[in-house]
Amino acid sequence: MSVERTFVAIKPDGVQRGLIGEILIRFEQKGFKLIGLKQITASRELAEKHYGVHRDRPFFSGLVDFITSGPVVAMVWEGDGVIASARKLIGATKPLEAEPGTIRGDLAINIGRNVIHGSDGVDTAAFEIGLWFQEAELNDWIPSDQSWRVEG
Ligand code: IDP
Ligand code: MG
Repeated sequence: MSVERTFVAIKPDGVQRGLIGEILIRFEQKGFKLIGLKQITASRELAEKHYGVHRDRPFFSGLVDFITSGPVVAMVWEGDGVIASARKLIGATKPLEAEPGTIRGDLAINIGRNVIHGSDGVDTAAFEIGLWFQEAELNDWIPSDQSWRVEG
């Protein structure tokens, strides 16, 4: 398993509902390393690029309205297999189908208010990290307890 980076964002509903801490703790406790974190209100241009793959879907303009409606908490997490693992922590896109124990399974009911985004693959992770963060905003650091979470 190789060290990866993924882009995760707490959407405006998660921020408005006071769920930032509840969501962050799940990634921290899992043991992944936080290397970038900021609160940002996305421009329409940024949101349209981020969700560009969905531009022809009927929900696209509503999705862009929603994601630009208030601040999001944008993050980059690093670790072995973090891209797929973050998607598991997040749960299925439809919150009513997301397993209990996942973020969406525990904290959401509606597909249009599913509180969190996570990159779905290596290429989208690289694209989304570059879209939301400057290289200088990413911190290369070694947590003091790293050897207790990662072998070698
Ligand atoms: P994902 O967030 O689990 O990767 P995607 O299929 O990539 O799911 O969809 C991106 C986002 O678009 C979803 O998280 C959700 O907020 C929104 N979305 C997807 N499908 C629908 C829909 O049918 N109605 C409203 N919003 C949708
Ligand atoms: Mg997606």
